[in-house]
Amino acid sequence: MMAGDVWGKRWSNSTSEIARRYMEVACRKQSLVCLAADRNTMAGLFDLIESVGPHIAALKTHVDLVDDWDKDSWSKFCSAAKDADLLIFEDRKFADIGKISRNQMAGVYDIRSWSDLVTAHLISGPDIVDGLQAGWSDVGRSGGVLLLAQMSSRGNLLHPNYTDEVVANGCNHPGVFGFIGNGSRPDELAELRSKVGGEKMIWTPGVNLAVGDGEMGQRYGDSRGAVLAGSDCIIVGSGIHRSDNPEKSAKEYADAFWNALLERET
Ligand code: S5P
Repeated sequence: MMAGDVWGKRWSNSTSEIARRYMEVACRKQSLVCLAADRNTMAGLFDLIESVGPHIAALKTHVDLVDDWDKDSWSKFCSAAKDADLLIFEDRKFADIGKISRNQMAGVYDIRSWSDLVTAHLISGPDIVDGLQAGWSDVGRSGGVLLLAQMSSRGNLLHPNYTDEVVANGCNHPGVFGFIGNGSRPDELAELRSKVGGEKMIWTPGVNLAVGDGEMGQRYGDSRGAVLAGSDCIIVGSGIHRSDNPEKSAKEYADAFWNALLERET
């Protein structure tokens, strides 16, 4: 299936090389699933990628929650992700001023050297995006920033006016790949999509085939609803990595979202 046929406007309006890469991977895998690989051992992470790799399009990491992290194992893990045709997305939620964010792309974890995407809050102002882009440039790489426009957790402080400012800023910045929206509330998501327009990506956590409340204030909504409301990628964590059969679950999520995308007027 050709990416242009499936993605419609999102494909034809996109000027981002990395967004096009994602749309192509999603077509090859017939999957809009980004796995939130929130396991805290390297062995657990390797198992996960081996069993679910074929059914997911991107891999979201929290590099700083792994108990036995070391540079060498991590680099093998990233190679395994690349072999599995996955974009690597470090969900670092950067929030500092531009120059510090640039330096935080280096350090022990050296996120700039292996991530294709990172998340950031725009609370400190738009220079954070330039800082993160400078981080990738420092090692001759490029990547995309996903700005948090909404969150899935209850009581979060990303109120509608804040969301609007994030969108207005981010839509005009070529370094911004897209936005994180709240997958648990399709009506809020549809509104976000109308503000974002047809070009930038919206990726959404807070989706689980079992809808309802998750742990510690996480909220879950229905997957088909999120894709029809304009989400381009569904971030699923525990629905897959805590399942008794992660491979089977990943395939179920992949099929559900893919069919919803084919149904969507893009
Ligand atoms: O608003 C948000 C933004 C993010 S990136 N809410 C979230 O839950 N996330 C991330 O998505 C969170 O850090 C976690 O890695 C994942 C959701 O995991 P799940 O187990 O609840 O599916």
